[in-house]
Amino acid sequence: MTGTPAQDAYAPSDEFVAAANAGPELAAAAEADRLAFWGEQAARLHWHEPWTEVLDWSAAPVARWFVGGKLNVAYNCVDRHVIDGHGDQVAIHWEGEPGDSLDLTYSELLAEVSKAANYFTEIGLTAGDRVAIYMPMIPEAIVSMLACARLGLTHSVVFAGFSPTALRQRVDDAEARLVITTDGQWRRGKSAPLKEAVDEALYANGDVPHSVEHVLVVRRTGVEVPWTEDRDVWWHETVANASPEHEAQPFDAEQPLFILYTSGTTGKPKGIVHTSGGYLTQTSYTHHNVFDHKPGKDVYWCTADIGWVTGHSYIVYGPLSNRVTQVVYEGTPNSPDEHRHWNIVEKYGVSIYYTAPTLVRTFMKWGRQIPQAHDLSSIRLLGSVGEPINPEAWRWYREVIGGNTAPIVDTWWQTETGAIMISPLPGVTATKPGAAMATLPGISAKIVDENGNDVTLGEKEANGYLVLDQPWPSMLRGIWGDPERYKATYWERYAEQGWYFAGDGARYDEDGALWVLGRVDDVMNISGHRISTAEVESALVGHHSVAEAAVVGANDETTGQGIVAFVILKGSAENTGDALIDELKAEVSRSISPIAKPREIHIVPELPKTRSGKIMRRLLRDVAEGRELGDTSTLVDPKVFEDIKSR
Ligand code: 6R9
Repeated sequence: MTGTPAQDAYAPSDEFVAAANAGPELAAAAEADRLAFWGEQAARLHWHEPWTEVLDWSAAPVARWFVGGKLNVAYNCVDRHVIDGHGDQVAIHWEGEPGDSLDLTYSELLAEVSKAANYFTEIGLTAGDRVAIYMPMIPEAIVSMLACARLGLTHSVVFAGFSPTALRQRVDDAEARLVITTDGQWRRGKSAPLKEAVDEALYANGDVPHSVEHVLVVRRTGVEVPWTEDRDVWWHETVANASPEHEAQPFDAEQPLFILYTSGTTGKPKGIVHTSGGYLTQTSYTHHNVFDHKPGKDVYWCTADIGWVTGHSYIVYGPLSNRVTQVVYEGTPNSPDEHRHWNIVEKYGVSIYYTAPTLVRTFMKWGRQIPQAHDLSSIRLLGSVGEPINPEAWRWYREVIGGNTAPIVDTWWQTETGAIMISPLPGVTATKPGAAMATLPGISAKIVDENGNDVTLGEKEANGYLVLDQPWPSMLRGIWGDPERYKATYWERYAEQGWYFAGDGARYDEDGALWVLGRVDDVMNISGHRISTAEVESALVGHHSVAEAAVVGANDETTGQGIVAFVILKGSAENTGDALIDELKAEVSRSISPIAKPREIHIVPELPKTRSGKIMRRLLRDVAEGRELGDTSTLVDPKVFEDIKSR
């Protein structure tokens, strides 16, 4: 993506600026004294005991933030709001997929979390033990996470769409003593078994023993389940009957809060470890300032699943620490039909809406008449996360969903960073479609070449690697059980300088705006020219016939790599044959450069995506290079991929 001229930037309205949580003073304070700034941000939380030192970096790259401080994460997310007199405020407007719904106030949430904490204690779990959570988006999933946090237990949420094999791998790696699940989960009106998958996972590998002592099952769909006496227990027969009184104990700021597995370049997933004080400080700070959240006024909705980091940081910990009132939705966006999200926005008056570019492009594919059939005037701020958002989708999002007024915050971060790192501040930044813009106050990043030299601002060829050159409070503390891999993956590349290597390419445009270009393994090298897959995808999606595009660099004898594109057409596309393919090639050639002209374009019905909505380019590359397929276990629908391959 090349930088767009300054006049293409969207400044926030005067009205927005006047009421915004964050103004320019935030950056000034952070620049004056970065560590003192983070100390001030940590004061957003309730500490049972104050810290003595903001940062101890002496054992780098393993940080300790707020050294000596003690807090309870769940107390910060629930109890203190009740104590402050907000017990009757709705914390969660929960919408079930089949149309059932439930409002949970902070008082009710406190009672539920306390019951679960009492039951977990009764079965002998103690601080430091691991708990696997394998559940759909129901209130009990959030209650379970908070109950773990309350007791100093470390949760490992495994996406409920993952296979039994993936679950077993994660249970074994973390040696979980308890697995929490449901009988089944709703998927497009049908009950898909889930408890059965847990059994399959635990009985897999023949007699190989596992660490699990109990499986706690929430009844959700009513489907019959296999049962193992003495190991399996129903939530409604245990947790539901436990005492709703529980006093939260303080834990060290560095008490591990969760492990979340993310796929790396090798087969074995990495268990990313996050701790308590720094993590909660930065999720709270970013949720407050990036989303401009006003407790008691806003209705917030993050459409992620708790199975990935966005659900942890921007459904559970950040928002609840800020006394949010939020929507939590169990199902898919087209269940029962494509109006579902907009019905929910209307029903609850959602004012802040945070989603992923892939969903925005899906909405575009379904057509603007769908959102336009609804009153979306409550929306005042939009967010994007997960991949670079192409300018066309950005503009559509702002215009059709944001009523041409809502600022868009394009938030760059990772499972590893724990919280948002690069994003506009909605009352400060004039945003450019497709740019993440700038590091947040308190965060420091650089764009450098292979040798660690700064790339030149604004130059067209000045793509570089994104590195984080200062530790940040919510940074990962390591990879579970594998300190060497932690160092090798993130810290070896720029060991001399001591920088964290993010694995993303980025550039500054001529105005100094920061553009994230996607994973560096997605940056192609065509005859020595660096071209980002995102840049070509954006050009393709800019064509009126194209709904979605995925681009990979495939080995090419003469040019090093050749560009291979996979595109999904809009229903309205009249032309579908070779003529269209030629037209698309010409379009890319025109909008970027002839160097970027795809070698091949394949028209396909679907693209292979992970559960978190990321296109699996690795698999497309396998197809483009005629290889055997790699691991497809994290795909939402592996069959889709067979369809593409057969072409
Ligand atoms: C939060 C999350 C991290 C990777 C990251 C980058 C991509 C996320 C982005 C973005 C461009 C954004 N990414 N947000 N790229 N602009 N706003 O997605 O975590 O699942 O660990 O993925 O996602 O490539 O390195 P995670």
